[in-house]
Amino acid sequence: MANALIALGGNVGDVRATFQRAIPEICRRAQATLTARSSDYITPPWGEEQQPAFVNACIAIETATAPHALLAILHDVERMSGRDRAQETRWGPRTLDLDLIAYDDLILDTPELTLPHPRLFERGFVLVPLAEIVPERRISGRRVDEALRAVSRDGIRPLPSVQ
Ligand code: A4P
Ligand code: MG
Repeated sequence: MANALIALGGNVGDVRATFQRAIPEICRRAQATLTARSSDYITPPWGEEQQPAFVNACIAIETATAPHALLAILHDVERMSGRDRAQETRWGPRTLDLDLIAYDDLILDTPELTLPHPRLFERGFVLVPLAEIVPERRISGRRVDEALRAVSRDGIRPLPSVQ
Protein backbone atom coordinates (compact mmCIF):
# COMPACT_ATOMS: atom_id res chain seq x y z
CA MET A 1 0.00 0.00 0.00
CA ALA A 2 1.18 3.50 -0.80
CA ASN A 3 0.38 6.73 0.98
CA ALA A 4 -0.79 9.41 -1.44
CA LEU A 5 -1.42 13.08 -0.72
CA ILE A 6 -3.95 14.86 -2.92
CA ALA A 7 -4.74 18.59 -3.07
CA LEU A 8 -8.24 19.71 -4.00
CA GLY A 9 -9.13 23.15 -5.31
CA GLY A 10 -11.91 24.94 -7.11
CA ASN A 11 -13.62 28.31 -7.55
CA VAL A 12 -16.66 27.64 -9.74
CA GLY A 13 -19.99 26.36 -8.35
CA ASP A 14 -20.57 24.90 -4.88
CA VAL A 15 -16.96 23.81 -4.38
CA ARG A 16 -17.45 22.32 -0.91
CA ALA A 17 -20.28 20.12 -2.19
CA THR A 18 -18.05 19.14 -5.11
CA PHE A 19 -15.32 18.08 -2.62
CA GLN A 20 -17.83 16.04 -0.60
CA ARG A 21 -18.80 14.09 -3.72
CA ALA A 22 -15.28 13.85 -5.14
CA ILE A 23 -13.52 12.42 -2.06
CA PRO A 24 -15.57 9.21 -1.74
CA GLU A 25 -15.47 8.84 -5.53
CA ILE A 26 -11.65 8.99 -5.55
CA CYS A 27 -11.54 6.39 -2.76
CA ARG A 28 -14.04 4.11 -4.51
CA ARG A 29 -12.24 4.22 -7.86
CA ALA A 30 -8.74 3.88 -6.39
CA GLN A 31 -9.86 1.24 -3.86
CA ALA A 32 -8.35 3.55 -1.30
CA THR A 33 -8.85 4.24 2.38
CA LEU A 34 -9.16 7.87 3.43
CA THR A 35 -6.70 8.35 6.31
CA ALA A 36 -7.00 12.14 6.72
CA ARG A 37 -9.01 15.06 5.41
CA SER A 38 -8.13 18.68 6.15
CA SER A 39 -10.60 21.45 6.76
CA ASP A 40 -11.75 23.40 3.74
CA TYR A 41 -9.98 26.76 3.39
CA ILE A 42 -10.94 29.90 1.54
CA THR A 43 -7.84 31.11 -0.32
CA PRO A 44 -6.98 34.15 -2.45
CA PRO A 45 -6.43 33.28 -6.13
CA TRP A 46 -2.79 32.52 -6.99
CA GLY A 47 -1.17 32.85 -10.41
CA GLU A 48 -4.07 34.60 -12.14
CA GLU A 49 -5.43 37.05 -9.58
CA GLN A 50 -8.47 38.38 -11.45
CA GLN A 51 -10.79 35.53 -10.54
CA PRO A 52 -12.98 34.49 -7.58
CA ALA A 53 -11.45 33.12 -4.35
CA PHE A 54 -10.76 29.39 -4.25
CA VAL A 55 -11.70 26.72 -1.77
CA ASN A 56 -8.80 24.32 -1.07
CA ALA A 57 -8.29 21.17 0.99
CA CYS A 58 -5.97 18.17 1.15
CA ILE A 59 -6.53 14.48 1.77
CA ALA A 60 -4.29 11.51 2.55
CA ILE A 61 -5.20 8.06 1.24
CA GLU A 62 -3.79 4.53 1.39
CA THR A 63 -3.99 2.82 -1.96
CA ALA A 64 -2.50 0.03 -4.07
CA THR A 65 -3.34 1.92 -7.29
CA ALA A 66 -0.18 2.90 -9.19
CA PRO A 67 0.62 6.64 -9.63
CA HIS A 68 -0.32 7.05 -13.31
CA ALA A 69 -3.54 5.10 -12.78
CA LEU A 70 -4.31 7.29 -9.78
CA LEU A 71 -3.74 10.46 -11.86
CA ALA A 72 -6.13 9.09 -14.52
CA ILE A 73 -8.73 8.55 -11.78
CA LEU A 74 -8.23 12.14 -10.56
CA HIS A 75 -8.81 13.41 -14.10
CA ASP A 76 -11.97 11.29 -14.40
CA VAL A 77 -13.28 12.70 -11.12
CA GLU A 78 -12.49 16.25 -12.32
CA ARG A 79 -14.51 15.59 -15.48
CA MET A 80 -17.35 14.08 -13.43
CA SER A 81 -17.41 17.36 -11.47
CA GLY A 82 -18.00 19.39 -14.61
CA ARG A 83 -14.42 20.34 -15.44
CA ASP A 84 -13.72 20.90 -19.10
CA ARG A 85 -10.00 21.50 -19.71
CA ALA A 86 -10.71 22.58 -23.31
CA GLN A 87 -12.60 25.64 -21.98
CA GLU A 88 -10.08 26.93 -19.45
CA THR A 89 -6.86 28.90 -19.15
CA ARG A 90 -3.78 28.03 -17.11
CA TRP A 91 -4.32 28.93 -13.45
CA GLY A 92 -7.83 30.16 -14.37
CA PRO A 93 -11.25 29.35 -12.86
CA ARG A 94 -12.29 25.70 -12.50
CA THR A 95 -14.90 23.55 -10.74
CA LEU A 96 -12.36 21.05 -9.42
CA ASP A 97 -8.61 20.65 -9.66
CA LEU A 98 -7.03 17.53 -8.21
CA ASP A 99 -3.26 17.52 -7.87
CA LEU A 100 -1.23 14.54 -6.75
CA ILE A 101 1.19 16.11 -4.26
CA ALA A 102 3.19 13.04 -3.25
CA TYR A 103 3.06 9.26 -3.58
CA ASP A 104 5.14 7.65 -0.83
CA ASP A 105 8.63 9.05 -1.45
CA LEU A 106 8.50 8.41 -5.17
CA ILE A 107 10.35 10.79 -7.47
CA LEU A 108 8.99 10.86 -11.00
CA ASP A 109 9.43 13.19 -13.95
CA THR A 110 7.32 12.19 -16.92
CA PRO A 111 5.33 14.47 -19.28
CA GLU A 112 2.03 13.51 -17.58
CA LEU A 113 3.16 13.24 -13.99
CA THR A 114 5.80 14.90 -11.85
CA LEU A 115 6.23 13.76 -8.26
CA PRO A 116 6.39 15.37 -5.81
CA HIS A 117 4.20 18.10 -7.34
CA PRO A 118 6.64 20.70 -8.75
CA ARG A 119 4.91 23.85 -7.42
CA LEU A 120 4.03 22.46 -3.99
CA PHE A 121 6.50 24.56 -2.00
CA GLU A 122 5.37 27.87 -3.57
CA ARG A 123 1.76 27.47 -2.52
CA GLY A 124 0.21 28.42 0.79
CA PHE A 125 -3.11 27.07 -0.48
CA VAL A 126 -1.53 23.59 -0.60
CA LEU A 127 0.80 23.80 2.41
CA VAL A 128 -1.77 25.17 4.90
CA PRO A 129 -4.23 22.25 4.53
CA LEU A 130 -1.36 19.77 4.19
CA ALA A 131 0.25 20.98 7.43
CA GLU A 132 -3.09 20.46 9.17
CA ILE A 133 -3.13 16.71 8.34
CA VAL A 134 0.54 15.68 7.95
CA PRO A 135 2.75 18.35 9.58
CA GLU A 136 5.66 15.98 10.17
CA ARG A 137 5.64 14.36 6.73
CA ARG A 138 8.83 14.98 4.75
CA ILE A 139 8.53 15.74 1.06
CA SER A 140 11.78 16.15 -0.90
CA GLY A 141 13.53 16.12 2.48
CA ARG A 142 11.51 19.06 3.88
CA ARG A 143 9.00 18.83 6.70
CA VAL A 144 5.60 20.13 5.63
CA ASP A 145 5.22 22.39 8.69
CA GLU A 146 8.66 23.90 8.09
CA ALA A 147 7.95 24.46 4.39
CA LEU A 148 4.79 26.30 5.42
CA ARG A 149 6.83 28.90 7.34
CA ALA A 150 8.46 30.00 4.07
CA VAL A 151 5.21 30.94 2.26
CA SER A 152 2.54 33.56 2.77
CA ARG A 153 -0.67 32.51 4.50
CA ASP A 154 -2.28 35.92 3.89
CA GLY A 155 -6.02 35.66 3.35
CA ILE A 156 -6.11 31.87 3.88
CA ARG A 157 -8.90 31.07 6.37
CA PRO A 158 -10.40 27.75 7.49
CA LEU A 159 -14.12 27.35 6.85
CA PRO A 160 -16.41 25.88 9.52
CA SER A 161 -16.82 22.10 9.29
CA VAL A 162 -19.66 20.92 7.04
CA GLN A 163 -20.31 17.70 9.01
N1 A4P B 1 0.68 16.87 -13.93
C1 A4P B 1 1.99 16.64 -13.77
N2 A4P B 1 2.29 16.31 -12.51
C2 A4P B 1 1.11 16.34 -11.82
C3 A4P B 1 0.76 16.08 -10.48
N3 A4P B 1 1.70 15.74 -9.55
N4 A4P B 1 -0.54 16.19 -10.13
C4 A4P B 1 0.06 17.24 -15.21
C5 A4P B 1 -1.48 16.54 -11.05
N5 A4P B 1 -1.21 16.80 -12.35
C6 A4P B 1 0.07 16.69 -12.73
O1 A4P B 1 -2.71 20.05 -14.88
C7 A4P B 1 -1.93 20.11 -16.05
C8 A4P B 1 -1.22 18.79 -16.22
O2 A4P B 1 -0.26 18.60 -15.20
C9 A4P B 1 -2.13 17.58 -16.08
O3 A4P B 1 -2.68 17.20 -17.29
C10 A4P B 1 -1.21 16.51 -15.52
O4 A4P B 1 -0.94 15.49 -16.48
P1 A4P B 1 -3.74 21.17 -14.49
O5 A4P B 1 -4.40 20.80 -13.22
O6 A4P B 1 -4.58 21.49 -15.66
O7 A4P B 1 -2.67 22.29 -14.21
P2 A4P B 1 -2.67 23.79 -14.46
O8 A4P B 1 -3.86 24.39 -13.90
O9 A4P B 1 -2.37 24.13 -15.85
O10 A4P B 1 -1.36 24.15 -13.63
P3 A4P B 1 -0.94 23.80 -12.18
O11 A4P B 1 0.36 24.45 -11.90
O12 A4P B 1 -1.12 22.37 -11.82
O13 A4P B 1 -1.85 24.68 -11.42
P4 A4P B 1 -3.06 24.37 -10.58
O14 A4P B 1 -2.70 24.33 -9.16
O15 A4P B 1 -3.79 23.23 -11.09
O16 A4P B 1 -3.68 25.77 -10.92
N6 A4P B 1 -5.27 29.65 -6.45
C11 A4P B 1 -5.73 29.16 -5.27
N7 A4P B 1 -5.84 29.97 -4.21
N8 A4P B 1 -6.11 27.85 -5.15
C12 A4P B 1 -6.04 26.97 -6.20
O17 A4P B 1 -6.40 25.80 -6.04
N9 A4P B 1 -5.45 26.67 -8.52
C13 A4P B 1 -5.01 27.11 -9.67
C14 A4P B 1 -4.95 26.14 -10.75
C15 A4P B 1 -4.59 28.50 -9.86
N10 A4P B 1 -4.72 29.32 -8.68
C16 A4P B 1 -5.17 28.82 -7.52
C17 A4P B 1 -5.55 27.47 -7.44
MG1 MG C 1 -3.47 21.03 -11.33
